Amino acid sequence: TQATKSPVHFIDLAPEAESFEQAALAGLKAAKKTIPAKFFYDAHGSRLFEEICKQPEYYPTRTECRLLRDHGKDIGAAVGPDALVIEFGAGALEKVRLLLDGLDNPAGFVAIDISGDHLLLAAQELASELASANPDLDITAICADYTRLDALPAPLNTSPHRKLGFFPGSTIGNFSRADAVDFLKIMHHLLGPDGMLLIGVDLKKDPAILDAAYNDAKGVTAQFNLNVLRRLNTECGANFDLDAFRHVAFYNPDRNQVEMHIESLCDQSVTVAGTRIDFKAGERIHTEISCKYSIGEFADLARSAGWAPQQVLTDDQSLFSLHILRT
Ligand code: AVI
Repeated sequence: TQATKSPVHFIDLAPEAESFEQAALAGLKAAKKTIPAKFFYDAHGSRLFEEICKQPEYYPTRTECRLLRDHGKDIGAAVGPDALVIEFGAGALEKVRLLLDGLDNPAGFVAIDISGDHLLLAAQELASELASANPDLDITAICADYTRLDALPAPLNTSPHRKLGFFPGSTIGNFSRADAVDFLKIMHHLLGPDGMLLIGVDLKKDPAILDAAYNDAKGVTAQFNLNVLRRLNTECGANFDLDAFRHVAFYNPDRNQVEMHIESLCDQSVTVAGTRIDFKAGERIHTEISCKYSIGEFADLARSAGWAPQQVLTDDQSLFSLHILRT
């Protein structure tokens, strides 16, 4: 007999997608040009990001996966039995498989993501993979903007189980420090009085390692960065010549962050949604920050959002950290 797929509950909170055109135009008209990093992730950009994660120079993904594998039982012991796992922003859901493996009888898994179609597919795939090992695990997919959620939808809001938030990948590094504190507060509120959070945080390190990680030899990160111009061309009637711009990424030691920019190779004018945007040779569009923290700095940041740090897991080269926090 064929194993039947465990059903995935789908809750669509119909998040209002921010207009790419409006946000990009506002950023491109500013004195210091910017485009928000969240617009990297259309279907093509998400595939490029998955490709980045496989590059030999990009250490965060494989280091974090190794930590989840090697310390699964430690995490399970810290969390205790019957936790309801809630992942904020769910990509391929590969990391949560490793987390669920180490937990003692997880009560369920909830994935929250703004891209509903992608989320549902990933959740269904997870459900069919877990069908034999963990057939009773309840899986819920919530289509929502997790940075703006003020309450979990029913019936999760009344669940008696301890809630374990999961925010891997050092995505928190892509928030400014002020926005990181705000989002840590939102998670603190959503996960409730007995809640816990397992969060991946990339560590400060030799800038040469960081520079390599964001300038991979195969040029995948460059394609990922420039993809936002391709999106403007196809979605907003822009006419960027992708060969007239280049990818720039470096560690800024004054701000403890990797920065990504797109640099114009010449004086040029581009039209975006009917508006002319002028570039000087060497002028840059700032597209991303990726903040790097010491273990102590991140623990302090978490404390300032109301969290109590419990435990930190790190690899033997101190490349990456997983913090276990309590509400
Ligand atoms: C998703 N985020 C944690 C990645 C990072 O490392 O900041 C995005 C990325 N940008 C360039 N490479 C990867």
